[in-house]
Amino acid sequence: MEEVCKFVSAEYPRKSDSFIQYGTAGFRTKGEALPHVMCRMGLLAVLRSKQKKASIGVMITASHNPEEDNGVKLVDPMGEMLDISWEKHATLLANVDDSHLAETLSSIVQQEKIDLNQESCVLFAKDTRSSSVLLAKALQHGITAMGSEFVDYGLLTTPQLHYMVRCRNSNNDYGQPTEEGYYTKLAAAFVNLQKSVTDTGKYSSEITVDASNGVGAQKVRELAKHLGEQLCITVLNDGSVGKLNHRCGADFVKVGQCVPDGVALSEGMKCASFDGDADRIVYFFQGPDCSFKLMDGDRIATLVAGFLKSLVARTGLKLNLGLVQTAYANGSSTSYITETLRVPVACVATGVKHLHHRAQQFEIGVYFEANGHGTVLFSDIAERRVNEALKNSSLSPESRAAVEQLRLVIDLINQTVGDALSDMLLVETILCHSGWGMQNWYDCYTDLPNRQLKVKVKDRNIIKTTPDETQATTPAGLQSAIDKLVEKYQCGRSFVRPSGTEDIVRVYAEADTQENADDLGHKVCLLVFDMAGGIGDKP
Ligand code: NG1
Ligand code: ZN
Repeated sequence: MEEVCKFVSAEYPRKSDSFIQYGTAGFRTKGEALPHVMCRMGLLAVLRSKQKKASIGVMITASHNPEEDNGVKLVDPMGEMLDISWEKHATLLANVDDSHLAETLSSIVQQEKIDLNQESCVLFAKDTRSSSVLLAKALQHGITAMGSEFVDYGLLTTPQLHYMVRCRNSNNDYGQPTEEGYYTKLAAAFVNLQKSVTDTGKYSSEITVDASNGVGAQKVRELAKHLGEQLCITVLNDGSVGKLNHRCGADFVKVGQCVPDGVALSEGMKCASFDGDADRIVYFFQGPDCSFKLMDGDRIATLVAGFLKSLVARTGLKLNLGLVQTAYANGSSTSYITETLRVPVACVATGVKHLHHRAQQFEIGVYFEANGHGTVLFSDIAERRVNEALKNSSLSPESRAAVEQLRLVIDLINQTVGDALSDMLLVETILCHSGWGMQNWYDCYTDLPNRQLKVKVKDRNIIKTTPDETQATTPAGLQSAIDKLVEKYQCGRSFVRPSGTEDIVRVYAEADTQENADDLGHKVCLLVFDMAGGIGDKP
């Protein structure tokens, strides 16, 4: 261990003593501050692999953040996020002095009872950021310093890397752990599902994708090659001219509620925006009054939950279905899901890991963040019942057809994590099966006007919240002041929370009109600024 650490510290010394935390989405900061962190995560990934006796993934990306940022996340054996109990090891290891590295590693080995002689393998990939190339080298050096095997997948979307990890650890039951295997699995399920539709009604098989100038551009083009005539994809913001995530992509479109640069929106166009690492997707189109209509993660969640509920009913199988949201979910979507679709809803803290864990408690768990990150989880029981039903020769033809469809839907979904490519195919499948154009989908419910804002404060951790993040418990008096404001607005709702990925406090506001939502949001920003140590210009 001493030798390993000597090499690591010499090649990738920790140059500054600023503290970095393994947060909602791993480590994220300026790319130039990450080489030593990346190398150390190589060491940690090897330890995790030895402990789990399985391949572990590492993804180098900062998702929707600007090009100069970068980040790293570890992926556990079934393709899920690193277990929360290991986040403290990651944070500790990233922040110790070079001189304490060996001792810290040894203590993790001891605490986690790791057999250093166990074989290990780390699978890694990167997004298109310019700093990703050097960071991948640093990571690889960390992995090889520990004498571990690795597979460098080069450029992948985040969900593709998660998929590879799951395949490698599932004896290929989940699919082939190659890019080709990924496209083939998704495309086969999609094409088979589309084939059974005879009347496509208002559905259009043409879609324009804003790829946020990120890795999703080349990957969605690869996917398109496998889809034949079934889906015609035009890719814009493919990185050939524009800057990554700059005035485009899912986050820009969702937060700004506007058309991204590079897309000339016109009547009849169906558009989708990915984020920089293609794990989020939102749709948009132009309404009859030339207005911009956003179809965010809440809309996708309701579409998927409604479709699955009726499909499961047609199979005749008894499987409970639930949906998981966060406090950012539009109030109208929650009412629609509970009252019209009659699907139970759970609300958890922001961050995919929270949604994922909660969704695992349902037999079929749909989860989506309003920003477009989400997927569907099928429990072992659900998959077993579907597979058994496929072998049951006494099923009625209608039930059989439904069971076959459900099996294909399971194959279409990347269950490891939200996946823009897989989610896009799922939405297209549902729209096609329903014979729906964008307006039909939009007509399901009317969003409450809302606004998301940010406030800079000295220390964002001054703000603590209840577990579901709907109420601030500190600083004293902030929540009651927010409540007093909210009371003045029809359908008013607002909450604040410290961001896990940026050094800011997020403010969310909802009300009966856009003007009121903006006004409420602005007033809550002022409260945060005054009561939680705002810095810089007053909002
Ligand atoms: P923070 O910065 O903690 O709000 C953001 C998103 C999360 C999640 C993470 C990871 C919002 C309001 N927050 O987290 O949902 O996607 O980034 O990328 O969209
Ligand atoms: Zn992302």
